[in-house]
Amino acid sequence: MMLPTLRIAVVAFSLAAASCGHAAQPISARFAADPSPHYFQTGSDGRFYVYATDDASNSGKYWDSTSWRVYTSKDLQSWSDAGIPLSVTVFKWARPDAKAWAPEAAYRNGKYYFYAPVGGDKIGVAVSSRPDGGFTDARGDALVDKARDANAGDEPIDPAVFVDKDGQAYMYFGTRVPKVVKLAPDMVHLAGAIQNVVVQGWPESDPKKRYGEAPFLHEHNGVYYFTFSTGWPGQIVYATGGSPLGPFTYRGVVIDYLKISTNHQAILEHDGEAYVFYHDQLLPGGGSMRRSITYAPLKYGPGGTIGQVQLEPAQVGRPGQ
Ligand code: FUB
Repeated sequence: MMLPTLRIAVVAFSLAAASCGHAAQPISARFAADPSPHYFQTGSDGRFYVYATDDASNSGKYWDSTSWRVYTSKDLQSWSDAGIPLSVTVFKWARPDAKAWAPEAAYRNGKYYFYAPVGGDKIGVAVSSRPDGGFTDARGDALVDKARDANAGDEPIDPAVFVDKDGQAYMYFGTRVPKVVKLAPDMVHLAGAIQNVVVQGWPESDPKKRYGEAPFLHEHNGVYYFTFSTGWPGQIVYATGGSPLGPFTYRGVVIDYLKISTNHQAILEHDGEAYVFYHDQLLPGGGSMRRSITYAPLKYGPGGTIGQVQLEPAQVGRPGQ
């Protein structure tokens, strides 16, 4: 059920200022994390949607919330809390207390799809005719199930969906070993085997740098960019390749270590501008379990490089912190 919409006045901040290292502003006064940003057009109404893990309803000791949250904006500056788009209880096969982690959404076939990591070992998929709620279980069982599916990995979480120009959809997910699987045209079935994503060319100067979590794939000027977090704590780094299936070659850092245990990004391109959404401890009382979502402009450089986001000095953490 949708909660009443709460309109939150958020301090507007200039994207140019954000890129120069000025204070990042949270999109909501409510704790939220793991942003999945989208721009959806419903009839004549186009707006941004950010689907999120709800850190405001967890115990404060672990990420044990059981519902997700969605925020909307017309202009990326003034945001509304549109409430709960989905709870784990919608999935009858899930324990009602199963934790609801980093979500993903997609639009296709005139419907909205919600990819929902449930309990750390399964990914469910729900469908709705609108983007802000009304989601129902699209299958009656999990889309990915660690106990059922070969090569699902130790922790099938953090789904991210990419639809290529030829219409083929891919879902990335996983902790410690990144996974990719093709989705069927109906978006609610797997089409083929789950494969490991290969990232090569890691910097020898930093042997500890490896894939951790938060896989994300986007395409820009014909280059496929695979971004992810290197761990706990982690940097957001990027690797590039010539196909959504990889292999990808390590290129550099997008977001440095934060002072919280997780780093989780997603990239949105709209009207010729690119943005990277991430979470940090930006609100009073914030921390590793009480995160908040913000974003910064994403700038491309020569040769398809991505410029590193200039964080406020107070945001920057250290490896192993
Ligand atoms: O929010 C719970 C977990 O924290 C997510 O699944 C990870 O990506 C990390 O951000």
